[in-house]
Formats: sequence, structure tokens, C-alpha cells
Amino acid sequence: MKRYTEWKLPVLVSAGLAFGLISCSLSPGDIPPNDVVPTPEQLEYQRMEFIGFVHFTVNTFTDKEWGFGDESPGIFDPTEFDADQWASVAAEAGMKELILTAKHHDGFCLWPSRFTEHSVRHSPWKEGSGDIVGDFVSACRRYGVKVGLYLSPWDRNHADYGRPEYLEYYRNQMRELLSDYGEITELWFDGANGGSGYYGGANETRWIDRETYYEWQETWAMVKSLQSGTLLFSDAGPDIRWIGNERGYAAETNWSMINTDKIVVGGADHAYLNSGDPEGRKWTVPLCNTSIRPGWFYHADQDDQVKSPQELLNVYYRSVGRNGVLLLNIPPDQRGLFHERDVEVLREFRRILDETFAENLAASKPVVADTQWRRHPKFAPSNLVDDDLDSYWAAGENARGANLEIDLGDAVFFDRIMLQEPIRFGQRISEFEIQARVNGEWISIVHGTTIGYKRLLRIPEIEADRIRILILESNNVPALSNFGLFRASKAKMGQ
Ligand code: FUL
Repeated sequence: MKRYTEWKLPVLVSAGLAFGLISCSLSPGDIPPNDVVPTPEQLEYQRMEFIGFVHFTVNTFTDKEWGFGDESPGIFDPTEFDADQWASVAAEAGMKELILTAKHHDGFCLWPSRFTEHSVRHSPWKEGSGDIVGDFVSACRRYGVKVGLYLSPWDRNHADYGRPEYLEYYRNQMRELLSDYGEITELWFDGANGGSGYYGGANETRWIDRETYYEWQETWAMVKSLQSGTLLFSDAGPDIRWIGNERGYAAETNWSMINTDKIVVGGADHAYLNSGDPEGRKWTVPLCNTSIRPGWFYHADQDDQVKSPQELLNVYYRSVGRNGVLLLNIPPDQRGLFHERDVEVLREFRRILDETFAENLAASKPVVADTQWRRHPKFAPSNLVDDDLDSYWAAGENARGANLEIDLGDAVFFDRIMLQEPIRFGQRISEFEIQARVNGEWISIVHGTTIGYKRLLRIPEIEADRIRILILESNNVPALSNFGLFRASKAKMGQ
């Protein structure tokens, strides 16, 4: 019989070998996530980056921005309505979703709702047999564009608005839209609420208590019980939050987190929404909405006030480039078509973006970092320049800062910088600096705060052969998924 000491050593050695083999072949896992992280649906939504808004209703025919609610359905008669034109233009412009005003504040319904007579059913369009929402949904599906719907909580037509019965009506409509039109990616809840209106002929002013009237928690739970994947937008989220202004601008410091408990839909602090809250307990995707024209609805006298491609680029860099999603409104005209001018501007805007971001001048260049999570190759700094959003570099345990350096080889000209964090683990970085080696000398070119899903920076064109990314402050181990250098001046020059 062997004595314990005789067999202990070989057993320990082989156990150690086996453990070594297993741990080498085991996946190294991921960095531990922050407490507040996005859901997979929020992540997917953020990755869409650019989506479109379609404001279309009786206002298009009355030349108003807010209908009073007494408009006759008889005026709704687009002569060349073509949802395929909307969806194809949107897809070509790079919009991944379109949101249609199924019902704006005037209460007119673009679908033949079973719960009201105030709809397309009583319009001359297709002799009352049409369904704009239905045609819109089919066109979006044909062009691979996701569907969102705007259902205004305020209804200036409905006799019961302001009473408990209206909430039942409102929820019935929501149920109808979520049951009859397939997958709805987003529902948009606007903050405008209460005031004067037609209200079934009462022609009076009605106010509601924003905090209690819509029983938002129950209403939103009802939506999720019908379609668990539908994302809800309002001032307060819960999934997507308003950026706090209608110019489409996020603040330079923009956290995806906020505290929603004290926010009342329609009564939020705009500055708070504009930059989020590093201490926020709820993840929200910051949504930056604006219109290509001064109005949300089409007005012929604004045909010469369509934003230029350069103005749209400004909005893009201040929304998508500041950790937001851009929601750009294109209002159809009385024909029911996007106006030629808007289409032309959108095409040029897309062309410039595509040319600008066609070539990442840092792609595949050697990158070194002074710290790396568990020194495992899965977290190598080369992940920053591999054009893969899922791979990432992470600093070592307990690190709250890091220095990375990219060797560009020959000096290159650039004027745009892109940084991305792997936000599935939460938003972490709160201060960074970028330095460049120009003619052998290091200069500081950017000092920034948050990064989030995507940060784009515009700088005067420079020529450099090395880049340093200094992460100066982070609420957890810092990580980056992508880094890019681009040259926009090339696109502007049309080369
Ligand atoms: C606002 C509304 O009152 C406007 O009419 C428009 O729909 C805009 C997107 O939201 O609050």
C-alpha cells in the first residue's frame, strides 16, 4: 500500500497540469459590467445611430403645426401618397427606422381605428378605404427599415380628454396599433399635454395632472405585455430619453444614465436630460430630434428654409457624435411625398458622411497600451483598430486610467477622430485627451469628457505619424472598442 506522501506529489502535479490546460482553453470571460447597463434592445437601438421622423396629418392640409381638433377628415386627401418613396429615401439616407405620427395632438388617426370616427375612414383619400399606418408599415418592411409610431397622449378632438374614460380610449388605440401591425420597435410619447381644444364640440380649455393622469407605469407595462421588445420614448424614458431640445443637440458631456424617479413626462429639466447623470440608476438611450425644416409639418413657404447638408452635418456631429441617436424629421407635403429639395439635401448629406468615414486611417496600425485586462490577448489594444465593434481593449484590474499609443507609420492628414466604448458593460470614461506627434513634436489636440457608444471630434486638419489616447478618468476599468481617424476635407472637396 502506497503511503500518502508517495502518491500525493504525482497527483498534485497531474492535477496542476490539467488545471493549467483547462484554464488556458477556458474563455477569459469579459470585464465585469457596471451596475447600470443597457438592455440588448437598447444596444441595438443605439447602434442604429440615425433614424427618421414623419409628421403627416390634417395639419399638412391646414398649414398648421398644431391642429385644434375640429378639422374635418374631408380635408385629408394626399394626391400621390407613396409610403415606398418615404421608406426608400430613408433607407438610402442610412436611416434604420422611421417613426410616423399615427395620431398627433389634433386626434386625427392615420389608420381606421375601431375606437373613433375621426380617422382616414372618413377622408376622401382612397374613398375612406385606406390605411396610412398599414401602407407605411409594409413599405418600411420592404426596405428593411424598422417601424416606430407616435401616438400623442394629448387629443384635442376627443370628447373625453381630461376624464378617466379617455385613458381607456388611449390604451385601446395603443393595443390596436401593437396588435395589428406586426413588430413595432418604438412608441413615442410626446410631452405636450392639455390646453384649449375642440374636445367633441366643447371648445374649451382642459388641463390634466401630468403626474397621475396617464398612469404611465401601468400604460407602459401594458405595452410591454403586448410586445416585450417595443422601446418606449418620453422625457423620462423608460428606454429612450429626450435630449432636452428640438435642435437635435446633445451636450458635450452626455451620460446614458439618468434618475427617472422624479421626472414627470412633459415636465422634465431640459439641462438634466441634455447631459444625463453619471450617478443615474437607469440606462436610457439619448435621442436627439430635430426637423429638416423649421416646422415639424410641411409648409410650402418653408421650401426655401430646408437645412443645408452642412447644417445637417453639424446636427450629426452633435448627436451621433456625442453618444446620441439622431431622429431627423422629413415632413411629407400635400401630395404625400417627401419634397424634392429635402430628398436632394439628404442624399448630399449621406454622400459626405460616406466619403468622410470611408477610410479609417488608423485601421490595422500597431497599438500599444500600458495596461491590459489580465494581460490576455482577448483584450489586446489592437482591438481598437480591427473594425469590429464587439471586440475591445480593457485596462488592467483596478485601473481608472490608461495610455495607448498608435503608430501610423507614415504621417497622415486627418480632421475627424472617433472613439467608442463597449457600452454593454456600462458607460465609464469621463475624461480623456488625444495627443498627436506632428513633425516629431507631441501636441495635445483634444481634451474631452464622456465617450459612450460613439464620440466624434472635429479638429482643424493636421498631419501626424503617432497618436496617444490618454484616459484620465473612468468610473470603472476603462475599455474601448474602436478608434478611428478620418479626413473629411477630402469629401468636402469632392475628391
Ligand atoms: C412636440 C410636439 O408638440 C410637436 O408638434 C412635434 O410633434 C414634436 C416632435 O414634439 O412636443
